[in-house]
Amino acid sequence: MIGAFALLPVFATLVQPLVGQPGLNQQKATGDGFEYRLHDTDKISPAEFKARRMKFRESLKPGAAALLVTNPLHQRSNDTDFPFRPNSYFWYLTGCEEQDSALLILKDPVLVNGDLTDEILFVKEKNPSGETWTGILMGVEKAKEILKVQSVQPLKKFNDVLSKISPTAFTLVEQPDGLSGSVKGFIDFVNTNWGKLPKDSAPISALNVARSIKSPAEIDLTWKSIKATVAAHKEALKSCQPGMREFEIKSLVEYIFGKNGCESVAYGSIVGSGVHSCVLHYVDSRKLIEKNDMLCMDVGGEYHGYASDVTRSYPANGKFSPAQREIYEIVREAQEAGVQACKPGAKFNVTGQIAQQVISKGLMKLGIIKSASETGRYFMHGTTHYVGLDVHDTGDYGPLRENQIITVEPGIYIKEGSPCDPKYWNIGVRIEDTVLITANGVINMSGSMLPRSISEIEGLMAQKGLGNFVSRIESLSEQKSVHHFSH
Ligand SMILES: [Mn+2]
Repeated sequence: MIGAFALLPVFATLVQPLVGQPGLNQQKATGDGFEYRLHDTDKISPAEFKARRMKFRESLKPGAAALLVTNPLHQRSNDTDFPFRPNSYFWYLTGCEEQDSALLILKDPVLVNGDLTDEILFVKEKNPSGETWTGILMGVEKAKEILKVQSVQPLKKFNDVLSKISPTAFTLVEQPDGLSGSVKGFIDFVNTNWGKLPKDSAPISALNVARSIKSPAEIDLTWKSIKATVAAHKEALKSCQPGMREFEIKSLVEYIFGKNGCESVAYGSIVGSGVHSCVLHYVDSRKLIEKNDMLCMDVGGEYHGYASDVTRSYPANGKFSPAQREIYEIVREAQEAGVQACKPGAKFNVTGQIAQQVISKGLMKLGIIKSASETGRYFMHGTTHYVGLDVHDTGDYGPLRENQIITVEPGIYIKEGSPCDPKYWNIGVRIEDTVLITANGVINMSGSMLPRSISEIEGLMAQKGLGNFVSRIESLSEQKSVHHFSH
């Protein structure tokens, strides 16, 4: 971070007139009423975070230490920043959602300010005048009360505390790029002081596996995320019609996420029409949706940190053309076969192998390919990843285990100019659900609520949705779309 606090005097001067309250920045912030408050009652409990830390500590070698840092704030432009989102490893062990924080976990307890402790959380101190601009902080006392980490210390004590510890080995869990501000200071300090110690990555591997096995509370939050995502998909299916822009569908979806309590999208929403249905991670969303377009919509909300990842593909005009239908049915069959193959003990890539077979056979039957070896031209991605605090969550990619949450997402993408009948060009179809591995098999979390069959999708699209009741401002409606591709 360039330093929100360093910039504050300038920022205050620049922004003050816009705020429209003369003298606001001259007011003395007393901190009265600036007590940190929780507004949600369904977050993971401090006891669960504590149990996670205890389990993580077991993976440390005798005398070892592990430092986990969260993300810094990333500058967007001038004095605006990207929305802050905690580092998932750090969040998983602390529940702490404040930037510039760090967690030190020790195998063996040490004395800190007279208290014996094996876990120390470093957080920002209360600073009412700063908080007036950037939000109310927990501060040391409240952080201890809310998060129940044994020892909570102010950031400024970091070097002091760490100077007194001499671990035998060292694990650093950090965000790989873009480090700045306090977080960079922490890492520089430990690299300078502990850099010659043996580095141990085994605790990170253990943490990766732990994160992949979801607790009941984590499954609960994932259900909330999925319900919001399913609601968004349904609203988009009902609202979509030719003449809209991709961004209308995208913003509608993101509104429904927020309406249902999601703090964020779990990843950049993908709403690709026509040629863009064949772009796997399409994000521009400016194109006009045209009547013969296929849409591939891969969107998921994030609720209290937990992602969902769901894709539906549908015709812009609400009725599948024969060619769209042919491609869709192959993907549909591949996806359902993949979901059914999920159970504890199955290979991680079982869904991929099955999808590959179904799609090869289907494309050959339509004459789009001549041999299975050509399948990769139209189906070029994996079908499964873990889902959790990250949409592509951590895990060991070993056999599937009970309480893992994964996706099943085969697809077929036929770009314009492909060596096949042009009636298939610009058809991109992906069907993706987020599923839970259970003791006996699988629960298709999103698929249990969001239709996949052609008749059900056409049925939903025949209805009106929220997006049909909010009109765009005139000037925008008149914009002409640039037709890069037509047929
Ligand atoms: Mn996915």
